[in-house]
Amino acid sequence: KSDGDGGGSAGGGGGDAITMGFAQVGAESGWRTANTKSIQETAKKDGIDLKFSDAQQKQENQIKAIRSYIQQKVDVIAFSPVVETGWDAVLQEAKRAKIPVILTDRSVDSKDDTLYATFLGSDFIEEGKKAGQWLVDNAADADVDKNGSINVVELQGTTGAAPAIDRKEGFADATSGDDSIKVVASQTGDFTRDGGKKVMESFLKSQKDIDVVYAHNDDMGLGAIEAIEAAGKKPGVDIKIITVDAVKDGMTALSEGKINYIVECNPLLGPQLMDLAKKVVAGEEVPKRVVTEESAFDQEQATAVLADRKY
Ligand code: GZL
Ligand code: ZN
Repeated sequence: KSDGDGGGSAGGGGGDAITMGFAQVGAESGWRTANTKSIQETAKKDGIDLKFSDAQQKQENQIKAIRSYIQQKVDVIAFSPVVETGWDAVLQEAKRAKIPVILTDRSVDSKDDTLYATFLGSDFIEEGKKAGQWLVDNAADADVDKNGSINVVELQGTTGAAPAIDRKEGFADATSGDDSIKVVASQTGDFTRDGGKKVMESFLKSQKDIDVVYAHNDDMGLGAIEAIEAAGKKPGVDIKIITVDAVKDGMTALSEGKINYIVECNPLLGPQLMDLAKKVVAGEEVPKRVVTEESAFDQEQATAVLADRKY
């Protein structure tokens, strides 16, 4: 039925602000903190009414938050799926409620890609490949005890999370051509500093020859540094360390030579997310996949940029 005055703008345009429901993974790492800050600050700047929840890295909490956003009839839902699987039901509910969903940071394994409008985030396989390629290019240095084999221990991210699955795959792809490189142990540290420290302590006990640590994020790498120093070894010298993220604490350790290489994973997704949300709510076409720009740093490069890193 028409609203009688004949004027006014069609659909949800015009003055009223867009309401976004965001279901965040948790607060497990420096990366996550920077990601949350970027989302909250950009929403405020762009006049988007943001409802925000922290799931403490539990999928059921994220699903509950998404359901509450559907009840509240928000204009758009955005979230970073803590793991890849188990989202189809709640995404179907959002679709039935005609609320568009934007995936940010991590993705889902749903076969039906009509369940989300777009996925904005890094290419984690590419990140793993960059890490592996650095090791191949620096194999001579990385064979610390010069016995011809480069023994790698891997600190995996959260089990079942896209970045953990893909960073492992990318690293394996890039190093598969050099059979002196062997991953002798691999275990999840759940993307946390404490998790990385505990797993590294156990690796130092169970492995007699560790040349390299490949940690799926800086926080676990920083935990590994604590364990390596406690064992009386020099991180970055006696055991080489490669991590992913490039948050401030990681870049500081890299500039000090305690980490040898960091592959950047850009957390500042706020601006692109809010831009995509406005387009999606306005019914405009958006690309199904938006890949974030990011690079990688060795010690010299980290030292050069450390002062002006935003996070
Ligand atoms: C990657 C992101 C990962 C970071 C970790 O985009 O999902 O989760 O690499 C964070 O630091 O915990
Ligand atoms: Zn060795």
